[in-house]
Amino acid sequence: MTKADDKPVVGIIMGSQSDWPTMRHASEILERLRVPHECRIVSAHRTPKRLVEYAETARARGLKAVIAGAGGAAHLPGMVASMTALPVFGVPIESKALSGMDSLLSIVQMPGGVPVGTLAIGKAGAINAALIAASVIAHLDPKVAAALDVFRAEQTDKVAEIPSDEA
Ligand code: RP5
Repeated sequence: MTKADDKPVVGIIMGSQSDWPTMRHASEILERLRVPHECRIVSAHRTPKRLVEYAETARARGLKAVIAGAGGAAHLPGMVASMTALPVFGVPIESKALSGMDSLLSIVQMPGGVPVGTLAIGKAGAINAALIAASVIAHLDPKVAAALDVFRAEQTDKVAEIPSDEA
């Protein structure tokens, strides 16, 4: 995604096309930090063979972390974590029926021994999953570490000290 010939080091996967409006925020953060990544639809329920293939080959393909977004009966992050020891970050999608509480509880309550780092429901979770994945990559790539520092500094600079009537 970042540059066509860059090998992805982070995989962003999601259970459905309908998850993309949320998960695109993770991609945009990684783009900004120049972290090579890929985005794929992988459904635990509708494409289980694609899920197994993705999880089992992730490390050998050079991925260092996986961000998995899913909603409702959100089994995707946990199932990926069951098949790879890479760090897996789960993003609960805000579902229509239960506002994402179903997604959150499906993702967060993993049994001891098979971890999924679970983020907030929705856009904030997608953004923070990307920032955590970038922190993992920063250990391997000083340019990403520097980009993270710039991101934090710019974020801080944008916060006005005095509230405005215009905002
Ligand atoms: C999950 O079911 C997906 O992650 C999505 O959040 C949810 C609904 O999927 P669609 O019916 O919109 O494809 O598997």
